[in-house]
Amino acid sequence: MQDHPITGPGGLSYLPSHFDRAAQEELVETVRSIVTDAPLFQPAMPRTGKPFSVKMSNCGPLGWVADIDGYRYQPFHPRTGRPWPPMPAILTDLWAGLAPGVPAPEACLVNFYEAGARMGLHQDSDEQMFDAPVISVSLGDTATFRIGGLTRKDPTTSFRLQSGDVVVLGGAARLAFHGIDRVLSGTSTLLKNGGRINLTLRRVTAA
Ligand code: MD3
Ligand code: FE
Repeated sequence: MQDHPITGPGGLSYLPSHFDRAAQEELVETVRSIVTDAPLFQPAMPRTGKPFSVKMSNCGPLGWVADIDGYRYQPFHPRTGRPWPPMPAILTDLWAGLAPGVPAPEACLVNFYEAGARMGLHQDSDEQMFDAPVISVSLGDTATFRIGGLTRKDPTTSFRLQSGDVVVLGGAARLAFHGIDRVLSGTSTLLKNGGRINLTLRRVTAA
């Protein structure tokens, strides 16, 4: 565990405390309105149907879903059948500031971690376009994040993601294996009932 990501694949940019407390509160309100329209759902592993410990929703024209049939992006909520709510300006502004000139994000995945939830080591490869970065925003309790290389066997580096932190995953880091080992309960007062929210902004299709 180290304070700052020194090693790891090129193209990772870590922006600690990018959002101040007031902006974090605004983001939480935004997430509340998203999940009021598009309720959190419980994704499941393809083939086995084993449920994820993380609950999810999305905003933007496309949303990432996982169920017994596979992983995919689709324009509607898997339970309500409604389109995902629009991407709020605070997130499209973040993208425009950190990824200038890159086509607009199409999907914002909302991951909600209750105490004990985790996300195993994986690659994000369901997009059709890997030249755009992924931008991640952390809210609420601190998480232990792990990132490795382009194969599952490569050595990994761990660091903590705190509320307000932003990570930009571009270049070689875009296809690096990564995951969330644990969420440290009681480390933030942002969410009244604790837990962690992660927002990931992605371009899915070629422009
Ligand atoms: C490194 N989310 O949704 S965010 C995911 O905290 C995901 O919920 C984690 O991994 C979370 O797919 C990690 C940081 C992150 C996001 C995307 C990446 C790191 C990444 C894509 C490529 C490499
Ligand atoms: Fe991921």
